Amino acid sequence: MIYPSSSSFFVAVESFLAVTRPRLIFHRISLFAMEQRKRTLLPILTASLFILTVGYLVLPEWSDAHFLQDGPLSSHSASASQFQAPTPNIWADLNASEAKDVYDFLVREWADLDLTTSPKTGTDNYIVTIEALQPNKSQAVPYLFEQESRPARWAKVVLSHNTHDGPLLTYYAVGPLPVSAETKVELLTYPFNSGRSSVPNFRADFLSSALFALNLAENVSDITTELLGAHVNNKDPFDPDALQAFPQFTRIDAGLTLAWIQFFRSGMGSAGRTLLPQGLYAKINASDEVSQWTVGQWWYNGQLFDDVNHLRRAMNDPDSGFLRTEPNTDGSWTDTEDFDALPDGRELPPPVSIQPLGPRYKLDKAERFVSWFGFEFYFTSTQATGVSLYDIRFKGQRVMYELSLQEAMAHYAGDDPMAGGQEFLDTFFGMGTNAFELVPGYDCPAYADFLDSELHRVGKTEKLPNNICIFEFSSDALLSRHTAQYSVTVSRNTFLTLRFVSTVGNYDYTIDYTFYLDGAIEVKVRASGYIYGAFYATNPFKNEDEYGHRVHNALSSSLHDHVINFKADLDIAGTANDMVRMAVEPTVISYPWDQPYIKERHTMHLQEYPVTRETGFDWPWNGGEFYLVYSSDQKNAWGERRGYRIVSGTGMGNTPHLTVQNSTSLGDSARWAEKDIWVVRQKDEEPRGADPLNYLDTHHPLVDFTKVANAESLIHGAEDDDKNVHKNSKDEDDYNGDLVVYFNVGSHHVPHSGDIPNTLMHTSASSVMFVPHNFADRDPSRESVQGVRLQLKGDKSGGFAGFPSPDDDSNTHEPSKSWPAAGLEQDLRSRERRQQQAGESEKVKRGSYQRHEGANYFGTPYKKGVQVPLEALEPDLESRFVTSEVRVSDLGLNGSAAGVWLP
Ligand SMILES: *[C@@H]1O[C@H](CO)[C@@H](O)[C@H](O)[C@H]1NC(C)=O
Ligand SMILES: *[C@@H]1O[C@H](CO)[C@@H](O)[C@H](O)[C@H]1NC(C)=O
Ligand SMILES: *[C@@H]1O[C@H](CO)[C@@H](O)[C@H](O)[C@H]1NC(C)=O
Ligand SMILES: *[C@@H]1O[C@H](CO)[C@@H](O)[C@H](O)[C@H]1NC(C)=O
Ligand SMILES: *[C@@H]1O[C@H](CO)[C@@H](O)[C@H](O)[C@H]1NC(C)=O
Ligand SMILES: *[C@@H]1O[C@H](CO)[C@@H](O)[C@H](O)[C@H]1NC(C)=O
Ligand SMILES: [Cu+2]
Repeated sequence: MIYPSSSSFFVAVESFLAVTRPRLIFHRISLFAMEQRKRTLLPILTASLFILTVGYLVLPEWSDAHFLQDGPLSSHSASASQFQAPTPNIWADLNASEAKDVYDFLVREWADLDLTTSPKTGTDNYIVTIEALQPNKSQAVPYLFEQESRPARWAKVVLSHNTHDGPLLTYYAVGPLPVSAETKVELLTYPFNSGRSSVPNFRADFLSSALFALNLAENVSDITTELLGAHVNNKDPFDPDALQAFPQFTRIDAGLTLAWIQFFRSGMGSAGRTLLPQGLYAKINASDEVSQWTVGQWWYNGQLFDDVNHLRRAMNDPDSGFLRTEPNTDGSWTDTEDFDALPDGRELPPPVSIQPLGPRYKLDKAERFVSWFGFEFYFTSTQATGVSLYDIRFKGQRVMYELSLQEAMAHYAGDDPMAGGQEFLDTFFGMGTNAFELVPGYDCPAYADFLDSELHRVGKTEKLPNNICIFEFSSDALLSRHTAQYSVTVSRNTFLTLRFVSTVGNYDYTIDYTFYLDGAIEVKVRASGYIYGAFYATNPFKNEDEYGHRVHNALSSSLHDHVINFKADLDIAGTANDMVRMAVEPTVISYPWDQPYIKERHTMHLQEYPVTRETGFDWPWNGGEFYLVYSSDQKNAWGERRGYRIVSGTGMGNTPHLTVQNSTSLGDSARWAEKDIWVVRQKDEEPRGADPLNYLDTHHPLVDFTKVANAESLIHGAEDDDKNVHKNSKDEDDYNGDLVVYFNVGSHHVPHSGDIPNTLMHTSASSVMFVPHNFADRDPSRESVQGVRLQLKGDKSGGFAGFPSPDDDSNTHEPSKSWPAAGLEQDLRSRERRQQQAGESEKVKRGSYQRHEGANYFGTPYKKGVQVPLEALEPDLESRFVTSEVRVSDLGLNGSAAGVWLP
């Protein structure tokens, strides 16, 4: 029971060994299980109580420790819970009462529109969404850094408006808020480079179109029964044996919209409907309102029929040469779990991570502000894009103004009418709208902090509970280590992650923003869930494996690209930045010191290429270039420009762009997908590289990325006469050097048998990292990292210059030279506050550390054993998971940007 004071191990380790250990240990650990789960196994409880009492006696400091208290494990210490953001979160979404005020205001303003809160047809007028309209950077930056007044709060509203041209979705801005006599509503125009604020909502009547598909399917029940062994059931939408039918649209131009309706088995058991395409397709002329739709050709097993009668005739004519193929039926193969298998070891739970002493970050839950070892940032979330980060600083220095998801595309290919034209732009379905409750202990560690989001739609507010988590995590691998003759030193790699998961129909995207102690920032996306498979046809016209692999009797995987776009508004030590490509190049050089024996040396060197125009580029071959964003005016102590490197990060190392060139179905709606990374000017009128409504009118998108990245000059200020760059008159403007980078993560997904039943996140992952490059004078993680230096003996090789020698009687060591350089103090909001909070006592403690032989800890190690409640190992999900029904989008359009019909 008595742990050596230098020990840093926990009983967590024991817990998964418990089954094989003596009963006593098991009881001690499971006491909390008894309490938490209110079980009444009295004899065990009695034994446990005895042990616990002993535990209290032996470990007195722990009796009031965090872990032994009631309440959420992640609760902060008293001082941390009073932690306050330095300023209000100016990017925060509207709260329910603000949204209600905006709604009531609009109902008055738009009295003539007869707005309804329960739309039931595509022709009803209603307010689809109300959210915060993010302030312009040109107003936010003076507020944050120059004590200017707070930017006015505005709302962004989408109105579903039935006009004489049919239903439109239109953006409006409402402000300033709170609603007052000055508040006005105006068309929101500036973010859209199309010159429009609205798109025709040709999918407004989604219930009618779903009914049309069902009706069509019912009309061919004879065909589906014969070919597929099933038919639709109009009476019972939950009939597990029935077929379902969904349309997929291609808008050719304003006058022509085509759809293919495909049949699916319901996948009622597993929800794996996208593994159950049925290979029967009908073409619809969906140009007009649903009542005018007409059915055209049919496609089955590589055979095209002019209409349903031709199909029927061919099926019934033994001489027609009609080719049948095996149907794709559901079964246990679509189940995601095997509850019965018990290979050796499965009877034990795996190791888990615990955080017995509470978090080391500070979180202002109300303002959504986080501070962690010098990193500080605000976050917010939107219905389209989920969580975004703002005003990211590291040790008081500005790094990014904004880091945010822009769009998540999946673009398919295939030789059937569904896979052949299929693409999804998932902000249309809502990466935030579909960010559902996370599973504590699984999606995020049990000790994570969980935050909620709210959706304001159709005059109501809906809560998405616990759908954002934040936590620290220690990697299995160190941040640094070194073994010397007389010392071994190891530093833990502990990082901070902000995570959410969007489940958009069949796929689940886990999206992480991760911060490292050295100042690195990572954006990582992992995908799981069900692939959108293609029907496996067997006919002589088929090209085997051209678009994927056979993964079940009648299922083919379907080749697709995931391209997920983020915006990083970098402000490296301020807004004036320059981007360069620093190439590592082979070269042949003659050195005087080589002469006369080696005339020329074959070697390599660095060559810098300034990026002087807005452009897109791909990750370099062989990783042979460093993409660097430098401060235009700030240098570190060594005279080097302070910078960050943008690099394809961890995961599969596969940060793709779209393979398809000039995609037929995408039109101009997602040109950002065509290169790995883009650099453009920051502009208030270009807040986003995409818009969720782009999906409705892909050939005439509201935001066309080619107009964002349109080769404008990036030359500014002092750089004008530098580097042989010639200015032309077009460039002679007042551009201040503020850069925005757009970058993509994702994968070229060629699903194989291992994607059945679900795609696996350990490999279906990619990331982009922003890594300090001469940003500081040396590695900043040294002052925050936790680890140990084992001083073996002596102070010769492996001695330590950072400590005074043992005979130095001053007994304090020089505090490390303060960084960043003097003169930037006004920017040091974190450091100032940290010093205030640390107070004098900590300074004294820190300064008086004496080197000794043996284990010298830096940062605080664990000093006592801990009692681990079961809640820390296996959260009681039956009480903690609060959602009772998840509103998954399930391939339908209700709840997407096309509209939501509330009862
Ligand atoms: C909502 O926001 C307004 C404006 O910031 C504030 O006055 C109000 O107290 C907030 N309401 C709640 C319930 O937080
Ligand atoms: C289904 O059949 C009915 C009756 O023949 C017809 O009126 C209707 O238009 C058909 N619907 C579709 C979608 O084919
Ligand atoms: C599609 O239907 C519309 C009427 O809804 C019609 O005007 C148009 O000609 C049709 N187009 C085709 C290609 O069938
Ligand atoms: C795509 O469009 C661009 C611009 O119109 C053109 O230069 C390029 O050749 C096109 N690529 C293909 C494969 O059509
Ligand atoms: C934000 O910037 C845009 C583009 O310059 C401008 O049209 C708009 O009025 C600004 N918004 C506010 C609230 O000032
Ligand atoms: C649309 O979805 C909402 C939940 O978001 C649900 O309450 C409503 O009943 C659905 N409407 C239809 C017509 O299915
Ligand atoms: Cu995929």
